[in-house]
Amino acid sequence: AVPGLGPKTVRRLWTEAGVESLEDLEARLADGTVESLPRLGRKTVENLAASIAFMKQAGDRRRIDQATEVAEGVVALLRETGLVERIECAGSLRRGRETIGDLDVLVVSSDPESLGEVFRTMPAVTQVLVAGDTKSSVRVAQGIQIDLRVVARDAWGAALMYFTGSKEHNVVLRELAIARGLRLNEYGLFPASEDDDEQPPQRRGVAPVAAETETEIYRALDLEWIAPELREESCRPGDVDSSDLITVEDIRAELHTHTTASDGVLSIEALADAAVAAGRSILAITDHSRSSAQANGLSEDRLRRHIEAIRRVDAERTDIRLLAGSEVDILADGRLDYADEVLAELDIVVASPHVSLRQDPAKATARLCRAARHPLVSIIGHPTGRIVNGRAGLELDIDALIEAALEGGTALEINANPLRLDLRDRHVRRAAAAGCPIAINTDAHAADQLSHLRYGILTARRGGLTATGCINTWSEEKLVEWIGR
Ligand code: DGT
Ligand code: CA
Ligand code: CA
Ligand code: ZN
Repeated sequence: AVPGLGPKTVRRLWTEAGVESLEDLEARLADGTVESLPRLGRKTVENLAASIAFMKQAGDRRRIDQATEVAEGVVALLRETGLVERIECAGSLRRGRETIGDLDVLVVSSDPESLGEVFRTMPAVTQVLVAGDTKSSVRVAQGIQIDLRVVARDAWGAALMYFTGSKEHNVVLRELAIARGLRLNEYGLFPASEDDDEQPPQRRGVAPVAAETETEIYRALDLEWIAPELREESCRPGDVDSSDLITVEDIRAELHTHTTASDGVLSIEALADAAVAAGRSILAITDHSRSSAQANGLSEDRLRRHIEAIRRVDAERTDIRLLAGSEVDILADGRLDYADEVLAELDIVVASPHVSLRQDPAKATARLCRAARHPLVSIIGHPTGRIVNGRAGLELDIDALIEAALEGGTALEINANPLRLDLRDRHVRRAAAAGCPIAINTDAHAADQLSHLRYGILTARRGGLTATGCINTWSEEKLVEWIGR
């Protein structure tokens, strides 16, 4: 599980240095044993130490796709009981964060006692942490903690708002309430009173100003409803209009995919079928370039035959437009992996970094900027190369990259694969604000990965992206014209 540690090195660490655990590895790194092994040396030690530090810092947070799978299973199971009137997962999952600490499930139920019992005895439960009247907490086999809270029907909005957070957003809202002579808590928005210090308003039978829906609470604070993805410390309420945010339904094009020509599992036809089934009407096939040997990257000859094959399939189909593309490696110095004459034969070029991902920030920025300014490049794929909970990736000067992309007429990608989510939300915020075109692609290597789009959309929304700012929402005519320019 240590990023960057392959089977050969594992074997050597085991046979030659007696490493059998993460603790052993840390000890042998610290005492110089690893460095003294032939062909390992200083650089390996530094890389491994960095990987271990990264793993520790990632801690117990799960990736959003892992947490979503667990959450959807629990919600379905509780719904099946017929005891659930309303149910929603609040917390960081609802806000679409890339990693999740724990799950916060809220329910309205006619029979909280029986529902709590069902929840605590779910097959996946390994430990019951809390078993109360209105709150239960369990840990499940996937190592995730789940809090279940039963809330009153007429305070649903207030509870959902409180437990969606973020904590910082809640603080801002409470201050807005105070400024209006009101008091906001998880039971509702109440008129403020001196008696609040003795007993909270809901206990004294005070009628709330608003409590049942989030919208009416925001309205009472003179705000429009704020999408959960924008309820973060970095967003001021009202900065972005939530109704303008991009949605999954806005997406027409998938512009970064792989077939069996490189490291995908589907043929061109099968991938096109899967894209149609997923609701896309434009599909770029972008297999790997020659330097990506481990991903079976295409030589120039193979690429030319692949382009022809893609165009043949495109000519046969009326249900989807195929673009013959390539995911071209950005080499360590910013040059591309194919000659310009070859790139010119393609309908679309996605340029991505796959190697030298520990470059120093200045070099990495110059490298990516050079690719972004290249006239034949349309999209910079997964710009930093980071892996969630796995690898920090390139430390780019994101503003410099945005500027280069604007100059080069190049879009920056949000890679929707939940392992990547690269660009990150805060990068998207800066790019979108600067008017830099954004692409949201799944980088699908198999049919089910096209559904990763939802995670890319969450990241985009957290960055305040609108549909028009995303090239994947454009009409075929507009998109093809833009690529051609
Ligand atoms: P996580 O679980 O670390 O990924 O992040 P959250 O945001 O889900 O945090 P969590 O599970 O501790 O709490 C869920 C929400 O409940 C949180 O976003 C806001 C609310 N909340 C929890 N504790 C507090 C608190 O002490 N003060 C305030 N204002 N809100 C809280
Ligand atoms: Ca949580
Ligand atoms: Ca929680
Ligand atoms: Zn890639």
